[in-house]
Formats: sequence, structure tokens, C-alpha cells
Amino acid sequence: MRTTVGIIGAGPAGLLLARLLHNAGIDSVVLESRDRAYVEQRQRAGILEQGTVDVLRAAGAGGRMDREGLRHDGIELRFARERHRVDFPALTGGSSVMVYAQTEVCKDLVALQLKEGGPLLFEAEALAVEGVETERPRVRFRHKRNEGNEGSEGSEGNEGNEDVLECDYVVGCDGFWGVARQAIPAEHSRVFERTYPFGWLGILADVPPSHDELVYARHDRGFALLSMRSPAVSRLYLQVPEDTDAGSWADEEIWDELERRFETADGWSLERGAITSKSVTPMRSYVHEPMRHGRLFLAGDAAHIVPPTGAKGLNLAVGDVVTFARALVHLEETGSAERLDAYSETCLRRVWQAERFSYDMTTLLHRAPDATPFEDRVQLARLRRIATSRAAGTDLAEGYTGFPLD
Ligand code: RFL
Ligand code: PHB
Repeated sequence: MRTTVGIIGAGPAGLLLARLLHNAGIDSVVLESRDRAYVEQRQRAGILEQGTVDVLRAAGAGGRMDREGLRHDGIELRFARERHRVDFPALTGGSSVMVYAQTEVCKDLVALQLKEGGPLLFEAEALAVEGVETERPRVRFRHKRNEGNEGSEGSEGNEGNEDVLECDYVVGCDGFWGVARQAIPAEHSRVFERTYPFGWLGILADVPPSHDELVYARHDRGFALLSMRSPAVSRLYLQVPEDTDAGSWADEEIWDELERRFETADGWSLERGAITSKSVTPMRSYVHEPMRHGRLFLAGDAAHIVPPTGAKGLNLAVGDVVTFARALVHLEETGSAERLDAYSETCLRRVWQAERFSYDMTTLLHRAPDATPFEDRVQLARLRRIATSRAAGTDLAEGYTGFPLD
């Protein structure tokens, strides 16, 4: 197999990149190790920045998002039993965000790709990227089926065929646990990393959200977040110790704990409903520099991870692939590789702003297990400053609604 751009991974980064390249008349092949149902159902992000919304619309992938997504003009910060709203349009000159789940973004992009785009191979696992310092990099992969994307016939017990995809460029969109990053020699790599001594227990529940905007709550017992997937489905998170087993929390215990952490002096109440999913997410900040080596480019979680508090991961992935697609189009149109050569530097400027913002949001709202009374007071003072100072509120609102693409 041969193509211009070999894309590893059909998460939001890989799927959107394939769409952007298709729209620009550049061919690509997407290799995805999991099946279609997994890609479309994995519960993750919920918030799209204005810039991400604009990119999806311009790519022809915004129809259902515009019908079903929920525009949000603010969030609520909750601490010391008080409620404070951060008004995004008022503080940023008009920006807002969209609540539209990553699962839905992926479903929309998969459907478009299968209908109009180039090959998208599910159950095709990249094993290694080779020759990235040459003009013809290759992806070695194992494919469960001989051809096609859908259907499940004939795959049982089939270990798969090994194959090679020859490319002009390879883009590793294979997430944090992917293989692409490994093709960059250690002597050319630098990793920046921080882990946090807690995780998030996330639930989906069949109950209308108890508030019409997201609520970020700081409590002495730990952080809690109220989010949503639709007017009928709530998504809620609790800060828990890092090695927590989701199954160790009974449903009623989760609701009781959420109720405690969201409690306000004005009698706000939390509606309970049937919990349909429960899982624990670890928290990590991670950046791999550079994001390019030879003809291999890294995009999205393959290159960087943020803790989910700032809702930045998917939006960063979108920024990376837009930067790559524009740079490649620029090369084809003008013959200049200048933008492609600047890919890593261009992306990393934005990535570090998001890393900084996500770190700030995480330390602002979570309770470290070893927090001292002094640190608790400083944390409350930081929150109060955001609630009462326009400058501090603007900083949060600008970060939350998103940093511009170059
Ligand atoms: P993904 O989504 O991990 O997709 C990578 C894909 O690559 C495939 N793959 C391979 N394919 C072929 N061969 C191999 N060897 C492969 N290895 C892996 C995988 O199967 C997968 O399909 O990475 P991508 O595309 O870079 O997208 C990144 C986002 O998914 C991620 O940043 C966000 O989900 C983070 N995130 C949030 N981001 C936001 O912007 N807003 C949010 O509100 C938000 N909330 C969250 C989040 C992440 C969370 N978790 C679970 C980590 C909330 C949570 C709880
Ligand atoms: C979500 O809805 O899953 C979500 C929302 C905001 C965040 C993180 C996750 O900061």
C-alpha cells in the first residue's frame, strides 16, 4: 500500500486530519487498532473551544454539532459553599464553548470518512514506523481483515496479516500509548512530565443536569465536576486517590459524595439518576519535544497529555492537525517547506499555554493529599480573586475558551 500521508490512529486527531487532507485533495490512509464501535463509544472529552467548533464547521463536519451541541457562555466555580459564575462572552469579547461529546465528534468524522474519504482501516494495528529519516517512511501494521472497514464477518480467530504502508509523511495520532513516538530516537527526544497523586472517578447518569452550566467545585474533601452529555444525560466527576478501583464505589456512595462536595449555602440540590457507566482516569501532564522527527509528525495525545480539568486535550489535538494540514497544503501550493519545518515549534507554543492552563486549573481546584492549612488558604484566595477581579476572571475565561491557532 502507498499513500501521501499515513495516519496512525482514528481518534479525533487522526479522523479530523484525514478529513482536512481529503478536503484539500491530498490522499491519506488511516490505520486504527480498535474496531469502529470502540472508537465511537469511548467516553472522554465533552467541551469544544470556539476555534474547534469553527474548524469542524469549515471541514463540513459541523451539521449535527450545530443541531445537537449546547452552547455554553460560562461556568460556575463553587467553593466555601458559595457560587460564582465566570461569564465568558463578557470577559473575552464574545467567546463561548460548545458542549458536544468526543464520541459524537468521532461518529460524525467516521461517517464522513467512510462515505467520502480515503481508506480508514479498523483493527489495523501499527507495529512500527520505519525509515522516518528517509523520503519514504513506512508503517508496518497488522490487519485483521483483508479489505474493507466494516462488518464483523470472517474476523474471528484471525490473527491478521502483516502489511506495509509506504508514505511521503507519517502522522502519529495514536494517543499516549501508541507506537509512533517510539520511532523518534531517544537522543533526539526530551520529555517533560508531571503526575498528580489523584484521579477522576467519572460517571454517566440518566438524569437531566442539575445545573445548566458546568460546575467546578473545590471542597476540603476534594474536587467535583458537574458536566453533561445532553439535556437528559449528566456526566459527573469526583477527585479520588490515584489507584482507586471504580467498582469499589457503590452508586449511592457516589451520589452522597457528590452532594457533599457541591453543597451550597443557598440550598442548591443535586438530582440523582441511574448510573450507566463508571471509570477512573489518571491525571498527567506530559510533553514530548520535538513533535517531529524527519518525516514523522506527532499530533494530539501522542505528543502531549494534559489533566482533564481545563478540558483542553481534544482541542489541542485539533490545533495540531490543523497546523499540519495547512503546512502541507502550503508546501504543495508554493513549494516552500517552511511551515512544515516550523510544525513542532508552532504547535508547542500553543501546547505549553494549554499545559500551563491545565496545571493551573488542576492545582486551583484539587486538594492534594498532603495539602497544608497554608496551601488551603492560598487556594481559596486564588479562587476568590478569580471571582472578584475582572483581570483574574478574564485570564481564566480566555484560557478556557481557547488559545488562538497561528
Ligand atoms: P486518542 O483519542 O487517544 O486516539 C488515539 C487512537 O489511536 C489508536 N491507536 C492505534 N491505532 C493503530 N495502531 C496503533 N499502534 C495504535 N495505538 C493507538 C487508539 O485506539 C485511538 O483510537 O488521541 P487523539 O486523537 O490525540 O485525541 C486526544 C483526545 O482523545 C484527548 O486529548 C481528550 O479525550 C482529553 N479529554 C478532554 N479533552 C478536551 O478537549 N475536553 C474535555 O472536556 C476533555 N475531557 C478528556 C476529558 C480525557 C479524559 N480521559 C478519559 C483521558 C475527560 C476524560 C475523562
Ligand atoms: C466532560 O464533560 O467530560 C468534561 C467537561 C469539562 C472538563 C473535563 C471533562 O474539564
